[in-house]
Amino acid sequence: MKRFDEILHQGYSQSFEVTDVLFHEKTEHQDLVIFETPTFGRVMALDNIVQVTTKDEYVYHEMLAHVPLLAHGNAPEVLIIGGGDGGILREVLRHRKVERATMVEIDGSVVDLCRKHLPEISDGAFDDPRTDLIITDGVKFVAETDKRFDVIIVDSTDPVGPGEVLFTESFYADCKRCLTPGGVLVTQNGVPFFQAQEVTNTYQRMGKSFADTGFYTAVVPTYVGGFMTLGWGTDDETLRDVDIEVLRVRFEISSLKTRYYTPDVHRAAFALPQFILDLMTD
Ligand code: AG3
Repeated sequence: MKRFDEILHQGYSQSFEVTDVLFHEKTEHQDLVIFETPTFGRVMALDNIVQVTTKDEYVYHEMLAHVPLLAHGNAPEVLIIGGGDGGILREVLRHRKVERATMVEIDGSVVDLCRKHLPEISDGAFDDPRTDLIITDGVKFVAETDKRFDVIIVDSTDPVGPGEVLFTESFYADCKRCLTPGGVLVTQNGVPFFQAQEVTNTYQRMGKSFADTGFYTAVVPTYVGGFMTLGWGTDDETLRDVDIEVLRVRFEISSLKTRYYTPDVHRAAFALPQFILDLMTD
């Protein structure tokens, strides 16, 4: 029987039974494979690391999109860095108040192949007139653009290979420069049980640019190891603590249909276990 073994953490890995390989090729930037599994549906991996599965993608995409958007409350301009599969774009566009979603992805073939083999992830989002898809290096984009955004969502790979530059002090500083006053930056920050150093690094590097730097959590079954940390950077220190009633009203008005996100989960996600707090050192 064919299997896919993820290569990410030292000495420990998850292994999928593979019933069909739909696509496997090296793109200009990374090795991309899309395969079918009995347990997690379709899976897409980049450089042997699982990025998305049709079964559990909603956790990550809802939490990385709805938490900053509903905390902010009025974000017509949203920037997505990475996110080639279109899952974040889909969730961002579910907010009617979003007037434009600018998505900057370095690897155009990830977009093309996911639209072809995983159409339910983007669910038509790339055809939305509010979508502005730019295939270029996100680092370069935030360093050069004159545009300003209310929320920036970094849906990156791990800090190995092409994704590494999206975890630097200068990248966070450029994101800050592209935010409107009181804007929010959120980032994919790995699974702290296995990737502890990432929490410390991000806390220190993002902390140079924002008055409030921290993390919130989500549990994604195929990002193994328990909690995933999602990075949070903003100069508005009230945004991590938006009143539950305010979140409930915003959520209700948005008429979002979610499977993981609720206003209570939103607030609870900012409560961090001690082992994560211990990693947040200056
Ligand atoms: N990008 C984040 C993948 C993180 C995997 N890392 C890990 N398991 N530690 C996902 C792309 C989804 N749009």
